[in-house]
Amino acid sequence: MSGTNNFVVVANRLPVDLTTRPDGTEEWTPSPGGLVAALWPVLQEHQGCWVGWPGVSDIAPASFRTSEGVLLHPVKLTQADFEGFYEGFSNATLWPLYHDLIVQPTYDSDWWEVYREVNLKFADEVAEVAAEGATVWVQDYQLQLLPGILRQLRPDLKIGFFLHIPFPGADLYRQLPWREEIVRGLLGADVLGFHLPSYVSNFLELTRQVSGETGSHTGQPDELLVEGEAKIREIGATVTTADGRKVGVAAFPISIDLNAMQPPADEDVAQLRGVLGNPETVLLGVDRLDYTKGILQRLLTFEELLESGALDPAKVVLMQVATPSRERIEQYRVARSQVEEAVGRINGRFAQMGRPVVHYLHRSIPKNELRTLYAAADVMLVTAFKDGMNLVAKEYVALHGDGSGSLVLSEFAGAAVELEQAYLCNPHDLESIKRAVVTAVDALEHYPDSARERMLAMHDQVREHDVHLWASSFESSTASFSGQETAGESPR
Ligand code: GDG
Repeated sequence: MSGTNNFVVVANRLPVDLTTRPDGTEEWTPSPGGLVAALWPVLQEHQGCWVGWPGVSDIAPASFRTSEGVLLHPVKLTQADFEGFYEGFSNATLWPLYHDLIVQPTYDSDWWEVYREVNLKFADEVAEVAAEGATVWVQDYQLQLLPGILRQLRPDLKIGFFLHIPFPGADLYRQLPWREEIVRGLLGADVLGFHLPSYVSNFLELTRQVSGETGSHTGQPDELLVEGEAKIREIGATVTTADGRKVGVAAFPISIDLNAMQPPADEDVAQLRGVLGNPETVLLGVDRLDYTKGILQRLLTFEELLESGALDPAKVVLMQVATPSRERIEQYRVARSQVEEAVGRINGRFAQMGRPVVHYLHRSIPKNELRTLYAAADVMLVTAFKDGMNLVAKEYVALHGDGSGSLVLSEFAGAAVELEQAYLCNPHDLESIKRAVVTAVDALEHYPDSARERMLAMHDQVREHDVHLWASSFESSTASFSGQETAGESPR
């Protein structure tokens, strides 16, 4: 069973939306997002294929080619698949576990079974579309069993896997009843990519520990050999599997497409600041409404700074865009109601008639409006408790190539490793967030040269390490590493 596509990306979600035409008929249209921006140029270059779920249960449109020549190949999932695989195992088990237990993960063996079955479904679709010897890039935590299943179904494929979220420490990970199956699934790849060297180290340590386990429930003796150290964009570490196959592991910090971040017109920025009442200082938060992002902590910090007089409600405004996310999951509902209660309370306490201190949007806004918000903001607040990378921080920096603005950044966001000139904070410590916010605001007023230097240094970093570097280094690593000895080997 093989298809004709030499380059295949597989992700949980296909980059399409179901839209309704004026005459009431429906059509699938491509929907660009961060992942799409990263992968699209490579797909286009190879005239490749994207395999994924179209976002609506129980139906799947026929495969179709976009005007850029990329083939979109839908995977059909039932409502039960969606609930067990996506809402359950992916987002109520793996997501909290991989984000260091900010909320308690649920370990449910029925969800695990559905996760396995859905990974098998994805594997069947990939096996159908991928040409002999094709390169397949598997994306993210929803599809961690896919490399192993594909290796068995199609040993001819070159498989790269990239994880977009953190990989937690081995001691935490070992809570997962199916830890060993996931490690084996991942090791079906030729190359495993993570954002940061520390995530690579965590994975290698877990692999060592799993290989030390005997009497495992899969009944397979482990003979994994882990060698080398985590490196950036270069295979530094290898894991040798029981059958002698080598898997390369490295860090590939993801980034943004700087060319797509053209600054808005000055009058749009001025108009937005006018709508906000022309405050002296505009603070901004942009996040999916997710408990990992620390939105509530940010609001509580703002409230305490207003209360203490460190910030003057007549001179400052906070804009918070909170994009709806995973709304049927209980912890997301709780996070939303806590955020909205805080917004209401803070405005109740500090707003003037017709002039809120917190402007809160619970919806997704168009990309061009988002760029205007970034450009208009004096201080960007990224206060995630844990974040694989955080592209919002990089997008903000991209729009401040003139050295204006300042960034308050959680030290637990992957981006802090690269954007070290940000005003770093510990989001678990309100005093630390407060200090960073006050320092950032103060720097703009009293130390503009220092603030400018910091922003320009971060802008250089983002310019020199954009998403094209991420894609090309991952691509060349997959190509060179999978060339070694995988083709034609017997499956495990
Ligand atoms: C995961 C990892 C990692 C947000 N609101 C709107 C909007 N956005 C866009 C932003 C940005 C993207 O969504 C969010 O990306 P982040 O990286 O900040 O966060 P996650 O969604 O959690 O992404 C993360 C990433 O994968 C990539 O590997 O960095 O750590 O958790 O691009 O601009 N876009 C529009 N309207 C909105 O209202 N148009």
